[in-house]
Amino acid sequence: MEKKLAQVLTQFGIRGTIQSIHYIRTGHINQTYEVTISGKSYCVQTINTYVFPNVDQVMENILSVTEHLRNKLNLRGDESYRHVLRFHSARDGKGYWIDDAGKCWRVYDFVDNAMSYNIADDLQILTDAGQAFGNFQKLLSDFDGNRLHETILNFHNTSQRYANLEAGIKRNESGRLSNVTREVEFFRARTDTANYLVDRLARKELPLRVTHNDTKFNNILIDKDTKKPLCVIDLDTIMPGLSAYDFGDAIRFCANSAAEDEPDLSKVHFCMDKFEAFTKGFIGGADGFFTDAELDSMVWGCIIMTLECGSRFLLDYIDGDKYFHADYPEHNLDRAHTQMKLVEEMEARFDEMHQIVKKYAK
Ligand code: GN1
Ligand code: MG
Repeated sequence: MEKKLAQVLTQFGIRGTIQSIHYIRTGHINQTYEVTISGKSYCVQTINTYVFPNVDQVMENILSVTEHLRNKLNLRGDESYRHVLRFHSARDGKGYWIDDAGKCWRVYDFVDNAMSYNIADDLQILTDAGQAFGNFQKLLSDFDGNRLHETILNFHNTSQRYANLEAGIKRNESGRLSNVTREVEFFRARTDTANYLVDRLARKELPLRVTHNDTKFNNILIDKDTKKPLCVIDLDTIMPGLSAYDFGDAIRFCANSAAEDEPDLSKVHFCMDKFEAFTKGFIGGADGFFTDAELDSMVWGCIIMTLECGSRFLLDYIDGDKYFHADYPEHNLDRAHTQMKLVEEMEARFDEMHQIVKKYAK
């Protein structure tokens, strides 16, 4: 691997002696290595072209958004170093390089002395992370969404996700369908909920924003010493979207008492205290720019993003694990189960969740 990574770095004009290589295991889609070369660390990452067939468009989105963020931070006198990802160009000026085997690579500066969490236990860190994601939307509120490519069509179109699930059920490619009758029924019973945000968007009741669309807690880097958020990462899915997508996707991940793939469901709970901590930060970080209709849609976003993600895990199980990296045969099914459990618990606390959003919206 060392030889390969050195070859990739050379393509991005970075040479020297490799001192260390760490494989970063958090994402389900891309593979990431932290490589230290001649005293400086970089993230060297493959881009999964099955998931992102149009890499030019992905990189164009990322470069224009990071430039916008950097300018805004500089304008208000904040430093952008460690707060906005900095990507390197390959020799041909592109933001990626394709090797002989057809693998697509990119390189960006590693953010020093930072870490990310898969499970959030500290409520203050959750509030701070919420603030960082809310502020991310605010910083992008004057970015023209028409400049962005839709890198994955219908990414958070939950109605379309449901249609994909039905198509996968018909194909039953893995032959696993008979194992998941109860799960399929669970999702079908919630079809009206799945359509709710898509319908409101179609009726223009909710504004399109520039959203991150993958606001997992581990997509925020936190300073190891101060424990304060530094930088929002994983910018591949930045596209026009609803603010409730970012809020909901964050909540489905960070208000879980356990990991997204915890096989023991007795450990999986929706945590109201974590929900409240993140909500406080997110709404505060957006600093009054959400409309009343958006605020009203936030709790729907939580249930719908959890439902959607669960349906995608279930579909991938039925498809035979083509999309999400799976470490063992039931991995995607375990992931689907955690999302189902969270949906049920959120449904039971819907009104209470609404009250909490209202409290911080004042
Ligand atoms: C994928 O690769 P990662 O972990 O950042 C997925 C998200 C899902 C998430 C579930 C491009 O994100 O949409 O919510 O897994 N990203 C893509 O953990 O499909
Ligand atoms: Mg991602």
